[in-house]
Amino acid sequence: MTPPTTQPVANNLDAFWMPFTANRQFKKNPRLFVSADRMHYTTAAGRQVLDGTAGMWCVNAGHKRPKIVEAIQNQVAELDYAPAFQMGHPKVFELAARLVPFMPDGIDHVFFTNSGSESVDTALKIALAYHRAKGDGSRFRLIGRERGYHGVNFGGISVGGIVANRKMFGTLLTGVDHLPHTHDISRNAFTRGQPEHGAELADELERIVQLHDPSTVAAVIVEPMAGSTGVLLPPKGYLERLRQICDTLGILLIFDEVITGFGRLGAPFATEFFGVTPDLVITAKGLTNGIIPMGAVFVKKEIHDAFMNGPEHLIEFFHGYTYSGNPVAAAAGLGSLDTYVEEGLFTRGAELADYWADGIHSLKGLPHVIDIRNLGLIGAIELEPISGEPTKRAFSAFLRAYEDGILIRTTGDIIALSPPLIIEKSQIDQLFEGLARIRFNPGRILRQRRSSRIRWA
Ligand code: PXG
Repeated sequence: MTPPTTQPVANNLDAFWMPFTANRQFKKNPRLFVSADRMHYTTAAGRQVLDGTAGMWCVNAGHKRPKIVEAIQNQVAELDYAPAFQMGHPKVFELAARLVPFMPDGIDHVFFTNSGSESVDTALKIALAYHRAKGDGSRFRLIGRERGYHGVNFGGISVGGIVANRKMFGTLLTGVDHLPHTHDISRNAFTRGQPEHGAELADELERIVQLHDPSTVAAVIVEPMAGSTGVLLPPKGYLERLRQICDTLGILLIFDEVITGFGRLGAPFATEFFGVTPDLVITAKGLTNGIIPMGAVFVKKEIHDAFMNGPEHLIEFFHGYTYSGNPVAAAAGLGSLDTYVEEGLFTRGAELADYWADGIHSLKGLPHVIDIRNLGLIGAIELEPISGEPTKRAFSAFLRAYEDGILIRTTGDIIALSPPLIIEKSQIDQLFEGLARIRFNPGRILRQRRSSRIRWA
């Protein structure tokens, strides 16, 4: 065994097992960022890369924003940590009080976590415990949706609908069923904004819960717009119909806004954008501009109040994390909120939405593009998979775009785009002109790549 060292090991990529990454392929030809500022990353080779994905849907205010940097620096020098249970510190209360006004009326309490995955499992536990607290413990079932992504913890993968994320991990939660997803290119291809067709898919909820007996169902969880599985938009009327069915049958509706929260759609949250009020709202990512891990679950007053029974000296909800409401995360949240509000970023997506839509839909007609979708400052370009080699076309485009100085995300053969909300129109042009040049032909892309000498880029 090599002796342990305290020196940084230059260029040793071996020890770190990277998340959701093709580790062996990456380590042969690594892509490393070393700094970032506003709309750009800088690679280890000193190249500038335009951030077309706000990191991973999280750096909504752009990189290295002074208010946030300062808030974190000051906080860590003043109060680095305070116990999260039976103790508090002022900033987390301030953050909670300043966040809830962005929620619809009636949603007025917030429980802090450290990630989207933890927020999901927290919300599912609140939903189950709420029914029990009301004396309705027979409501134990949870309904998710095919192609839903709710993080990677056991609750989240159980209600989630991505096969690869589930199949290695045994039985998962029991008492779970799934709605069909809403993605239908045959009827909705190249729609600008919300698709016309598919609201009736919400009626599947009625069918599923009747099968199980509605009085056994605790909650339905959906992303108002599914991000990770390729930007799947809710058809017009779909979310309204889910709300209606949940109301009729006494089922809680949970919106997972980990991606749609904090201005992504051109409104502070998707609940306002779509005009549909769920009972719980799950957030993370943009809450701290992606910088310090933090998540938050917002709940209606009656849900919170159902727990506030019994002797006052007893803990009401047996749940929480060492880092729930961590002071540095809370400071990052406050700095982010200041930046979003002062710069009008919660609604900037609405101002740019038409320009963004024109840009992305200008790629219609390029070879292998089978659908284009957009909403707020989100877009997706769906490519025709190469026969027998799914994901290759999009991933090749990702590599080529990166070499050309543009960061995109891909899932399957779908390119997803979600830039920081500070993007300028000229940068929107640069993004789509750059993508148009790629032409999505992996043969061409890979030939060019082999001739490229960029390494450690
Ligand atoms: N819910 C939703 C809707 C998400 O999109 C999570 C929960 C989990 O959050 P954490 O913080 O535990 O990762 C997510 C995360 C992508 C991509 O490129 C999306 C996510 C994460 C990483 C990549 O689509 N979403």
